[in-house]
Amino acid sequence: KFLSTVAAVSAGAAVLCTIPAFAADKVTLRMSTPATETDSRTVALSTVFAPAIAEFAEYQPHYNASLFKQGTELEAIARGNLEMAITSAQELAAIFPEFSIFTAGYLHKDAEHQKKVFAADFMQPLKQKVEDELGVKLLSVMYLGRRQLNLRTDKEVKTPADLAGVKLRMPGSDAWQFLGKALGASPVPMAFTEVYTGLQTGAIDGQDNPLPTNRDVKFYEVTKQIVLTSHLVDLNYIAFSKKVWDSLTPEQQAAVQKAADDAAESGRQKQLALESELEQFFKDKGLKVYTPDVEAFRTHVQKQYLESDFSKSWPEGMVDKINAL
Ligand code: KDO
Repeated sequence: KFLSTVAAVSAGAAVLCTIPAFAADKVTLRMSTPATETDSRTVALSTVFAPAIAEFAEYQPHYNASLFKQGTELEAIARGNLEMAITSAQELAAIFPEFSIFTAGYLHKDAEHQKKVFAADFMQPLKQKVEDELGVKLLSVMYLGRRQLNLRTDKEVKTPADLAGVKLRMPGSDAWQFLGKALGASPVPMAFTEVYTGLQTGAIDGQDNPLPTNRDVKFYEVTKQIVLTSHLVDLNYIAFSKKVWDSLTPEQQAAVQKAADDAAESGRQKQLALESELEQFFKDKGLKVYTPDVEAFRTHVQKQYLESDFSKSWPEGMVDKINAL
């Protein structure tokens, strides 16, 4: 009798302790990004991704590179110091050179093409490598948009030759710097969070980003023109800690995957809508917005990539497979 009472009491105590502990035991998903909290991608994560997994996970976003510096997020996930990030092919290329194929100017055609490339069979071994060697799962592809030149200078830009000597800020990795050079400019590495001040003080002559980003962080306040080169249909991957993934049940994993795909789709639609309506916004702000000789840029950029060391790391036949999609 005594023994069974003790057993019942301790079982009860265990239940009392485990229920609250279990409820509080949600997995914490810290996400670090240089983006703002009004960016279409981060809005999609907090309004679509987070609520869909709220039962078992607490999503904790950190914006404006306040938790980790731009470009250090993948390493942070690999070391177990971060659970999620919105990473880029350029950042992955610094670790896995073959990812530089997705950083090449004028390769991806549009948002749909990005989706097809990400879902293609030939992408699987690359995703697997990142998972096995870095402990990072690339859950879904997010659309950032078509990158355009945005300059504080007046001089009209029609061809790559017109960018000679222009100090063009590009994010701080080799793949980004190369794109700046391939466009004909003099690339300057700088973190995203420093670009506004860089433009304001004249430390740089310009930067490149999609129209929604230029509006989101008010680059129009410190620049005079936008040249619609559309030189890179830019993407980001939702990067997720493999260690955390492995700690989830199969049902939870499926929910995380679906939440990521749904968030990516929501962000993509929002970003596409913004891109199509923002030209007028910048004109109203007094900026010149015009299309240069895009063919001249395309030819110049593609030639430089094909002749570069980057292209030597690209898997055999992959450019053709991407073009065929
Ligand atoms: C940028 O630094 O210009 C860039 O657009 C690069 C992207 O890969 C992405 O990281 C983005 O910044 C940030 O998320 C801020 O929007």
